[in-house]
Amino acid sequence: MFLHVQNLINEIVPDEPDPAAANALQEGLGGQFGEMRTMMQYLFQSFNFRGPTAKPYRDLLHGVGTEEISHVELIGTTIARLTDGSPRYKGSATKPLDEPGKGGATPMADALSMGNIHHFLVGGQGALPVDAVGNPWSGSYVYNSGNLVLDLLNNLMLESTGRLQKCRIYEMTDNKTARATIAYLIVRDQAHENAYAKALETLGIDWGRTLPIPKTDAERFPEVKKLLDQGLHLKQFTFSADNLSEAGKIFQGSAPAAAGGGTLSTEQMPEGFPVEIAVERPEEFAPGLDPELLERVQAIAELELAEADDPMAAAAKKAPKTESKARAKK
Ligand code: MN3
Repeated sequence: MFLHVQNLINEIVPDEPDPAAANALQEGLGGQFGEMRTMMQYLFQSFNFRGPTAKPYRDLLHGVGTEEISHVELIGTTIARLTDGSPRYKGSATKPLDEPGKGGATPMADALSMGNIHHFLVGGQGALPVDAVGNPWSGSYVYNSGNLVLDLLNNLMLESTGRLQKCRIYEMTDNKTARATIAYLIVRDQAHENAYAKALETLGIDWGRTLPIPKTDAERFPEVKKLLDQGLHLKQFTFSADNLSEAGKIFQGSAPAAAGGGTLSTEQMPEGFPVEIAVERPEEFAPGLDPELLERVQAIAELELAEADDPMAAAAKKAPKTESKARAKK
């Protein structure tokens, strides 16, 4: 079972909205090599795992799969911030500017120029479980053969391809919000490549002699370099609240050959970063809690409190008036 902490696994760095960057990030969320796939693939591999003697491998898959839930949360929240085209929109009918942040007269005009109008129509200024073209995420992306070596090889390919695509997204935008999230996910992909490569090494694969781990190292991106200097690619989180995870039996010792060296270690979980709930967006009717609706919410809450105090009296108050009138006539 899972616990939740009300922090994000990485911080959302503030910048102007950028719906085009958000659209590219959708590939990293709901694409064939996105975070939803890594989450589902590793969790299903761990749920279906067979062989008690191989528990450390199950625990490694489970820990990484649990981390991927937090990646889905991080990239989804980032997309929601980036699609928000009118952060200081005041509802002015006279100002002609419709650029993000300029308080234009047509608050969601951005949607018409961003290539994916459908996204704004169905999801408003938020993330959706779809890829950059708008194709819904599919369970058919998930690979779980039941064979540990094949699953690990596929996982390594998945992490490497995911990292390659994120490096391309990084090169598409200089938006600070987008780049901070992409850089973090690139480095964690590298950590997960280390995890699966290391697991394959324990099964007898000699990286130096067989094949290189795909080289998409992104040290030249300053946000990535900073995290690599902190050793974030050499850490694996167990997310094991009861500390029963044995993932550390695999994720230890020297990092696999092609990944730049270093020593691997495990930690329970990162501390995370506080996250604020986004502001209301009346122009897209989100959340749509107008004063009348809030009044009704308050009235229902008061009724329920009264019911807890005095159930009989509250039931009498709640009874439909027509019924009580009918009874009175009798
Ligand atoms: Mn990930």
